[in-house]
Amino acid sequence: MKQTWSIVATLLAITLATPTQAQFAKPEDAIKYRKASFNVMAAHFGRLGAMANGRMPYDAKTAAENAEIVAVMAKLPWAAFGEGTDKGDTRAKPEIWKEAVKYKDAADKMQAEIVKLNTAAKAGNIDALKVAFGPAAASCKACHDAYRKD
Ligand code: ASC
Repeated sequence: MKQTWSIVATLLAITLATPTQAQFAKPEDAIKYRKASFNVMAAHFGRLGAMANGRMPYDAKTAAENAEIVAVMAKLPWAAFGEGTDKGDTRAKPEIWKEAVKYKDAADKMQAEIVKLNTAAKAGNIDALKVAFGPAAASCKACHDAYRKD
């Protein structure tokens, strides 16, 4: 019994130590989750793009707030590409699972660009934002082109 409790305690400690490791009851929950995080990311990324491209007045505080949300969202979808989530209401291509290492590299690249974008947005000048926005958008597009159905 003592041993059982120590196993339970260990599992609990692992669970609590990995809050970003999303766990899903059903594959469709994971699909909904990753789509939701991409959608929220896109909404806030789009506002940064509008500022960087002059379609919306630049405001340093708004830019920093949007970039922070993008940076948090960018960490979330990846845990939701687990087993069984290749089928269903998703545009994810099978290559995501067939080329898992390449897909992870692309996801890591995007996150690295988003970290730079967040730093640039916090710098509080539009030129820094413009410099970081292009490569960040390109890293989004690279994945869409390779891994998302039209
Ligand atoms: C956006 C958005 C994306 C990226 C991508 C860049 O604003 O929603 O997914 O930029 O289109 O090419």
